[in-house]
Amino acid sequence: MKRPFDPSLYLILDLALVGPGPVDRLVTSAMAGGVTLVQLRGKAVPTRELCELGTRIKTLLAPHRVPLIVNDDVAAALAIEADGVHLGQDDLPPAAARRILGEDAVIGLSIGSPAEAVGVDGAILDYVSIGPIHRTSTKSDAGPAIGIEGFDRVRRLFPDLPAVAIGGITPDNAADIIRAGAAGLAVASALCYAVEPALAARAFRSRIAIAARPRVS
Ligand code: TZP
Repeated sequence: MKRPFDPSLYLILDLALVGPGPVDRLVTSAMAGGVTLVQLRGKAVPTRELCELGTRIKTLLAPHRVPLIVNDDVAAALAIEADGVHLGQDDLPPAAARRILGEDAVIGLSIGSPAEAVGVDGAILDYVSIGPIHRTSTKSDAGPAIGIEGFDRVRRLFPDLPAVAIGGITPDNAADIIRAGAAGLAVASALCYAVEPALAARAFRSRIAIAARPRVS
């Protein structure tokens, strides 16, 4: 059976932003504030270190039923017994990741434009992550910001999948993105750099709740 996951507030735990020290506190605090999904992103971190850290984070998340997704690295996801993997355009193809991780794993794919969606079989995926919506300095090769319109163009190509928005997302722009049809917000710097991640996560949650309310005219 497919593992349940809620992408509504998706913490990108980017180790380049937080360093190895305060990771446990950040994760615990962000979860207390309402983060529903965590991605471990450690582009420059040796695999063994990533696996040790991932195993520790999984132990923190498990009692709260918050799933852990590993960025890019299918072998690390398997070693950590993570709930899934998030793939970029140059990573292992989703079908191969599915064969390795199994039917119940959560598999997401980054898509930045309709061109990148060509040939993508949505049936293999559990969600798509679309962006960068706004300018970001977290990912140097993220490409230009595509805005809400760009998000919408890609989202419509995958009507059966939850569309997660990513890139430069803050509490101030969150509501507009949710109203544009995002099933979730993937956030790195606004949570990883927060002095009190719980407060930052709560600010996102309140904007998500406001955006989800029906508008009264
Ligand atoms: N993919 C597209 S933009 C991005 C990634 C990983 C970075 C998101 O980070 P931030 O700090 O929330 O803009």
